[in-house]
Amino acid sequence: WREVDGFDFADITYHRAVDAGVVRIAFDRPEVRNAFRPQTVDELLQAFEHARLSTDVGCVLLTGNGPSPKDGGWAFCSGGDQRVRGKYGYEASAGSSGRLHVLEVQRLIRFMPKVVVCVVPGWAAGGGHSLHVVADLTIASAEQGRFKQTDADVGSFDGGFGSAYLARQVGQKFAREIFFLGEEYSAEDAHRMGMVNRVVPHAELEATALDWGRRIVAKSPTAQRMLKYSFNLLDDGLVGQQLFAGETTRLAYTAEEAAEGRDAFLEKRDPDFSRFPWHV
Ligand code: 1HA
Repeated sequence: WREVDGFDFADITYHRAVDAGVVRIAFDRPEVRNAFRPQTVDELLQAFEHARLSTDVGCVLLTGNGPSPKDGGWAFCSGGDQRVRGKYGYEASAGSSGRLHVLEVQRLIRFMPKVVVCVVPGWAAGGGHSLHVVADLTIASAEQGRFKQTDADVGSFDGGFGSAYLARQVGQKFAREIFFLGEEYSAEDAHRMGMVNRVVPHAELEATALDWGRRIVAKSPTAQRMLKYSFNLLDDGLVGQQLFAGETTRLAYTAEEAAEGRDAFLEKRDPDFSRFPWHV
């Protein structure tokens, strides 16, 4: 890995694999189980946007650094930092506008035409659990990976991807159990329920994640992003259709037929589409 230039992050780290189009974005607040404050979310948005716009990047690994210097505990993310939760959301400074903009991070993960893999080395709790849910794939540490939806304990609720999309993954009964009871689940439990793709020994977690990233970006970029938008389309309604359709527009733009329309306009003549068949 090498650090991506041009950023001065305090709450996250952002690296790029030296020999593949894979980046690693990691929460870096291990002393609070990688809870996010507004600044953390601002930094995540910047890193994700940079990854989204990098045409030589096809896969984002989202993880949490550790262990905690205080007690050696590992975490992916424990959700919103409750110490800075104000009346209307999470506050950058006391009394400033309350933010819930981790939802914007969720949307970037969901809508970016690249594969996002959540790599869980420890706790995924609350809003951190929801980030793992919205990621395309999840790999978890066998020994340290732990999952818990604490939202209802602290009077919060992710009524979007964190719950409804979770139900698509694990089914309605398990999703309701995860939220209504708020129990702790091991990586194996989470795998059995269908919200974790692979459970690997802690020592192999990072290597496995990078290996998956390499394999993902070795495949056709067009095929991979058409697949992601195909998986999303029905659940995402018109926005899902818009994103899928945008990629079909891009494909159409590469064809001579679309070039004829553009050229005719620029040359101030009627377009001649007669040489293009009505394929059946
Ligand atoms: O639901 C939403 C949203 C919904 C819609 C729109 C936007 C949303 C935005 C955010 C959220 C949320 O994330 S709500 C849920 C907030 N998160 C939580 O309720 C999880 C709180 N943490 C825990 O339950 C536990 O810490 C843990 C199960 C993750 C780990 O337990 P463990 O291993 O026993 O560690 P623990 O001793 O509890 O924590 C270690 C240190 O980290 C403690 O600090 P210390 O006593 O050493 O000073 C602890 O206070 C701190 N810490 C952990 N999680 C958080 C935290 N500090 C602040 N905020 C946290 N989330």
